[in-house]
Order: sequence, then C-alpha cells, then structure tokens
Amino acid sequence: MSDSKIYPVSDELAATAHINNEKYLAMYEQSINDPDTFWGEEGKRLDWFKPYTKVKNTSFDPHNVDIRWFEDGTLNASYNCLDRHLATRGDQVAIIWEGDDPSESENITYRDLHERVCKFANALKSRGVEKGDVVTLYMPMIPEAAVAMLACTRIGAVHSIVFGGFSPEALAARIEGANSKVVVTSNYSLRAGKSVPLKLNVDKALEHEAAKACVDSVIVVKRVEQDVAWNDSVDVWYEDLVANASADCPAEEMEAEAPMFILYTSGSTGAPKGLKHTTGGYMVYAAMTHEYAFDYKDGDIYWCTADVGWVTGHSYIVYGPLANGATSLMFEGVPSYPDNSRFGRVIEKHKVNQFYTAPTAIRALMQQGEDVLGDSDLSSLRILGSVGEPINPEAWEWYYRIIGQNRCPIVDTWWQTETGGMMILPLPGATAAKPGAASRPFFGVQPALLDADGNELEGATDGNLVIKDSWPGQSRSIWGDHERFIQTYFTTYKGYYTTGDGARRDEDDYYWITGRVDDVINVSGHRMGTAEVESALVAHPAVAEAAVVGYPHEVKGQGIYVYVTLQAGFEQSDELLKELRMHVRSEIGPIASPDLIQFAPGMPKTRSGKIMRRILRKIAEDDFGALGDTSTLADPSVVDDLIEHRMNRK
Ligand code: 6R9
Repeated sequence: MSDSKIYPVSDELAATAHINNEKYLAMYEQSINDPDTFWGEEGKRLDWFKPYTKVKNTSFDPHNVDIRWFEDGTLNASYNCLDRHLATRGDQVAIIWEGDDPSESENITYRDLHERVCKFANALKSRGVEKGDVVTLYMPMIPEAAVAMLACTRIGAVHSIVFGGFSPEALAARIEGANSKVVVTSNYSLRAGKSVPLKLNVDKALEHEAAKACVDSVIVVKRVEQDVAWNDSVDVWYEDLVANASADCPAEEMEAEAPMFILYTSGSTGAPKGLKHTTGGYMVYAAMTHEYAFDYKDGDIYWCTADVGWVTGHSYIVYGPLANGATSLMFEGVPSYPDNSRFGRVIEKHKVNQFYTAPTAIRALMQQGEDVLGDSDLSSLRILGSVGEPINPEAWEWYYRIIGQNRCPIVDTWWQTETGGMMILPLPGATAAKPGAASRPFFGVQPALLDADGNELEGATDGNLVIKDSWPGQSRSIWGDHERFIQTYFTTYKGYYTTGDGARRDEDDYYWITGRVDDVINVSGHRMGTAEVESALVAHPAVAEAAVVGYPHEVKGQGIYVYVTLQAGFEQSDELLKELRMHVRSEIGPIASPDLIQFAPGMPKTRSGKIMRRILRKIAEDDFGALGDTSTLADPSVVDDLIEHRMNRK
C-alpha cells in the first residue's frame, strides 16, 4: 500500500477538545499500567447507588474466563440515562426523533422521556416482567424503542433486541434462545413510505412451538393506523398499557455485573450467539467513548444513523449519549427517501454537530455524485464518524470533502458487538488521521498482532488482531453457553481475546483493519486482505462498490474473484475490464491482479449493509447449490443475477 496522506489535528481541536495528544498519551499509559486507578476514576462518571471498592477483576485464562468490573458497586442504567439529569437538564431535548416522512419529527425532553419510561416500566411489570427476565424487542426506529430499552433496564429486565429486518425464523430462534416471555413490537414499521408488517412477523415467529411456549405477552405499538390480526390472549396495545400506568417507578438497584442486555450476532460458525453485556462496565465504557470519540460537549446535537437493532444503536444512540446527557437524534427512515439528499436535509433541519454513519452509506451516496446532498446546509457539522467495516480511502476522502467540507475530522471507529464500545479510533483532538486507518487504541485497550502460531509480532507488520487484557465494555459471556464464549474467543490464542479480524500496524503504530480473518485470501503464498483489493477498485472512477473473495485456483492456491458495481454512467466493456485489472496492479501490485471480474448490478447485503461474502464466495466457487440461509438479505433477488452471470464455471 502506498504511503498514506495524513490529516493533522487542527490547532483549534487540539486546544479545545476533551483529549489532546499529550493527554491521550498520559491517560493511555495510566490506563494500561494502573487500570484500577484509571478506571476507578472514570467509573465516577456514573451515579452509583453503592460505590464500588473493587475495580478490575478479570481473567482470560481459557480454563476460567471470568470478567468483572466494579463488581461490588450497584447502579441502574436507566437511572443514569434519565433520573440524574432531571435536576439539571429536565427540559433539554434527550431524543430528537425524525420520522420516515420528513414532515414528522418530535423533540422529547429528558423529563418527557423519564415519564414515558417509568410508565412503560410499570406496564411491563403489569405483564409479569420481573428482574432478570428477558424481553425481546422487535421494533422500528421509533421513540418507543428507546423507551422500551430504558424501561427494561429500569426494572432489571434484560432486553434482547432483534433487528426489525430479520425474518420470523430468525426472530423465533432468538426468542427461544433467550427464553423470552414478552415481545414488544409495532403493528407496522415505515420504510421509504411503505409499511412493513412487523406484528405479522411476530405472529409467524410464534407459530414455532418452542417460541410460542416462551411468550405470554406481545405488546404492540400502533405506529400506523392499519389493522392487524389480533390474539386477545397474548396481544396487548402499548398505548392501552401506558394509558393506565403510573409514572412513578423507582429504578431497581442492580449489581454492576447484573446482565443488562443480550444481543445476537453471527460468527463464522454455528447459529447466532447471544452476547451478554452487564451493567456497570458497559455503561462506563459507552458513556466515556461517546464523549471522547465525538468530543461531545453540552448542547451538541449528535446523530448516529444506526438502527437500535445493532450494537451501534445500543451504545451510541441510546446508552452512551443519554448517560452523557446528550441530545441524540433517532432516524426512522432511509438515506434515499424521499430522495438522496435526505441525510443532508436532516443535518440541516436539526443542526447536527456530530454525524456517525457507515461506509456503505457513504459509498451509496458517492455513487450518486458530488451534489447528492443538494443545497443542504452542512455548516453545523463538527465531527464525522464511521463504523461497521473498513472505510476505503476513496470513500474516506469523499466523506471528508463532500460531507465534512474539508474541515471535520473523521473518526473511524473499529469495534464489535463483543466489545460493547469503540476500541481503535483516532480521537479527534489527539490523533492525526490517515484515511482508512482505525489508528490508535482507546484507553485500556491493548491490541496485539499474532502470527498463526500465536506469537506476538513486533513493529510494522500484519497479523491476527487480538486484545491482551480486559476493558470494561467487554461482553462477559454468550447467553446460556459460557463454554461457547470461551471456545469462540479465548482458545485460538490462549490468554488473548481473539477478534476474528486481521490488521496491519504501520511504522507509526497505527492499526489498519484489513477485514475478517476468514476473508483473507492467500494467492501464491501471499496473504492479501480482500479489503485492500476492494479499496483499490473503489478508487477507480468507474467503480461504485467492489467485493473480493478467494476461489480455488489450480496454480496459485486461491485466485482473486472480484464483483464490481459500476458508478451510474459507466458501461461494462472488455476495455473497462482490462483497465480495472491494470488499475489494481498499479495500486497494489501484480499479485493482486484480479483473476475474474464480474459486473454485479447489486451486492448481497444484510439489512445492516454488510456484504455477505459467504454467498459471494460460494458463487465464485461455482458452488451455489449450497448458499445457505439467504433470508437475512436486504434484497435476495440480487443472488439470482450473480449466479446467472458467474465467471467461474467448472
Ligand atoms: C460495531 C460493529 C464487527 C465487525 C468487526 C470488523 C467490522 C466494524 C470497523 C470494522 C474496520 C471499522 N468493523 N467497524 N472494520 N473498520 N471501523 O460493527 O459491530 O456488527 O459486531 O461488527 O465489523 O470486521 O469485527 P459488529
């Protein structure tokens, strides 16, 4: 990879940000050398019912993985997001809700939110929910989703959010896996003006006997005035429940290590795992990372475009921002409705200061051209964030130039459902950015790169990214299967947390995430990150999006199979094929030259925007009979086209 451009920290941010470089270095050192003192202090950013006296008590020993933070303290997450702000910021807006329809929006103050949460918490109790019970949320991006989360944590119930785009089968498996007795949903959800039958999906999920056996209440928010099938013995309207509920509901005193939520995520093998997060450490970590990553200051308007169905929505729409007393924007819609300028319009309308989105969204906008946001006024923006996948330098530069107007730092945040919060990122007042690099570890995070035998590598090199010691936001277990937790994350490399990602460390000790280790391909003995090849391809003006997978190659071991989606205005041709090959050769080198290139009108993506490489690999291997589950794809029909035009026919 060629030497990267460097975007230094502005003098202004270095002077005004919470964390500048000097502070970063000093705090980082303390966080590693004296974690008890460091986190003992940081823990004070929360209100504790009973203060902790012990801070860190953690072991990555595969015989006994045991992770505890602040273990003798007690607190409540909902209290920390609401009650403690009432005296000082009761009338401040906590959540700005922007509907799918641009004419619909709502400002909810901390006082309003507190009242709504207390009422729904009492409503949950009236349906028999007790401390420790699991409540499944299958909801659109409406305020009631945040209310339900905070109501659960208020009474010590554990929420398990299932993204509204998942199928009834996926929902059923998660209800059953968590033995959840209550499901909260809405009759319909709205997406780009169309209503989606969420409640019907719940009904279908409950046709599965095992799921049905768990659930005794389905609480339904009336999002749109439209009829739904109704089963009086199980279904109850949200509105009816809260209408009769008291607004007085003291927050339950929870132990720091009490489970707070479960979130299912897929790995490279087996069924999705329900990762367990606990209260004290998670909340400290979510609040702290939110404040420092975005240099959040009182009065700022902060917008994360994720869905609450993903971990990003948990930590950076709800818990982190609200713990900090922030104003957090929650968006129900999509970037392309009513037209492609929507993100710009929302930024302008609500004067957004911090904007946090995913590379896939950036590339989708990029494809539409530089004037995609129209005449939207973006002058309120201060800091931009990126999350979910490696951001290729091309998309980074576009994000910086077109959305950030050459003045807003981009915080590329690497982290995972398992990590609870951000792990590697350039703090905006401290770390000069290199486009495409997640850069430096957050406080308390000790990354290392290992070779295949588990030896720690030194200096500038590539390797398997692991973390050497615990941080407070870390997942504690897989719900109901601690052994699987140990097997998945702590046995490949003993004594380390295995991330499943590969990374490169450069001469400045910056980390560049190269993608999942299972996406790494080996061509003629050369290891290559598919992300690196993709990044090169996307840097070509004709390419909107590229996905690269390996396929069995007689001579090289693996060959490079490329799927490209062209920018509007470009036609597929043999000339262009040649040009793309040459382009990759010149960007990375001849070993990266694509063997096969397929023009793809669309990529198979999950609804969270991640390209499903498993499917692309199968098609590249000419083995599409065994594609596995495609039900979680945003648009399953793209697969048929990919198969029809596949390049590798045995
Ligand atoms: C937060 C989230 C985790 C996986 C992770 C990695 C990829 C996320 C990234 C990134 C490069 C970034 N990933 N952020 N890769 N740079 N800034 O996305 O959690 O859904 O669990 O995904 O996503 O591969 O291992 P999750």
